[in-house]
Amino acid sequence: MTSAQLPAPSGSPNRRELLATGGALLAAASLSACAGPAPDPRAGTPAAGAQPQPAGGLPRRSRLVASTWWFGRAANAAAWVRLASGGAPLDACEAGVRVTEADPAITSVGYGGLPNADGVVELDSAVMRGDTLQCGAVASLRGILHPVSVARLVMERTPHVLLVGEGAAVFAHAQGVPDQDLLTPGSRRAWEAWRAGQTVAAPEPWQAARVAAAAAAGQDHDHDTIGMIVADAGRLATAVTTSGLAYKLPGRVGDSPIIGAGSYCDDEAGAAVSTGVGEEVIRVGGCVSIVEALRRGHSPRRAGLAVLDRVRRAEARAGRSGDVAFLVCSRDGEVWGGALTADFHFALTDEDGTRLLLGEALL
Ligand code: SD4
Repeated sequence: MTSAQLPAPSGSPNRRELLATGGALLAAASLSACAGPAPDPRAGTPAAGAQPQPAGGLPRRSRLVASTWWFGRAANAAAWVRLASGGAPLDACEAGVRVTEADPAITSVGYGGLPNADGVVELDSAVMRGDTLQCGAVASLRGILHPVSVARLVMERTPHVLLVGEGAAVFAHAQGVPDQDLLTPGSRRAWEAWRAGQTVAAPEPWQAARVAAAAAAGQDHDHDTIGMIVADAGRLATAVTTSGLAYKLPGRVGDSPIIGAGSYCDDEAGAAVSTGVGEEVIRVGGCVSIVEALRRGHSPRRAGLAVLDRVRRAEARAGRSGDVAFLVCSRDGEVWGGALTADFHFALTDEDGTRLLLGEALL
């Protein structure tokens, strides 16, 4: 996933040039992959060993937890425990993504998330219940460890859906949520390097290989949202939480807290969550478009690929590029994940355990 489409610091290449070059290099990489086995881009990363989804689709499950990226495994485990102890789907979602929010090694969510251009971490999050369509969200929230829980408080304790910035922080404090510094030594170093004109820097040692590969492709290192879907006997819930695009303009809001863009959930149809360049997801009304296609009877795969194709065509019309991925679940528990490029993976947990699966690429 690419980073914020911002003016690069002086002396650095222009973002559009970087993204355009990246697109060309990615296309070349996928062509060369046809000529022989390509090295696994995930080798040496926490996503190593991710398995392809079966071509025939994943079997339906009555109870499942699905979430984006390799860090979804730990989140799913916490969600599963909550579900198994009688929690509702939204309880499980919240418990799950709080694990990711609290992990300082994950540089795209919560504590340790890469900051905005001013060096301040600003968090976006949303939750939604599929039974009542109740939903809540926060955007540009500063100094709060668990934005997902504040999003839930917005849903449960206000007549509103979305609180932003200072107002969201005041609301959180009024609910007894404490302040916390969200910068880690690693994320501060990465921001300082970016500000000094080095557009790529690995906040954690294990990210070095990915950072180098992304730099070679003309992109910033990956930067990813956790989006989770929980299904239990026909009841659905979603949660998404992210620090958004790295080094974004202060106040920039991505797709994650926009209900219908970064997530959507309806027990009568299904659920979808997204990760990637939020501006592209917002433009096509990503997740609600997918769920409406599910409502019309389309499979998760067909619904997801159709919206990915819409993103790709919209980008082509405007000469943009930027990766987008969706994780989709039908109301009867069929899961599919896919992205514009070949790097997306997701964690799926059911009574047989947790697997990390590769998303289908719309190449
Ligand atoms: C955003 N969709 O803020 C999020 C960030 C992300 O991979 O998922 N990046 O636009």
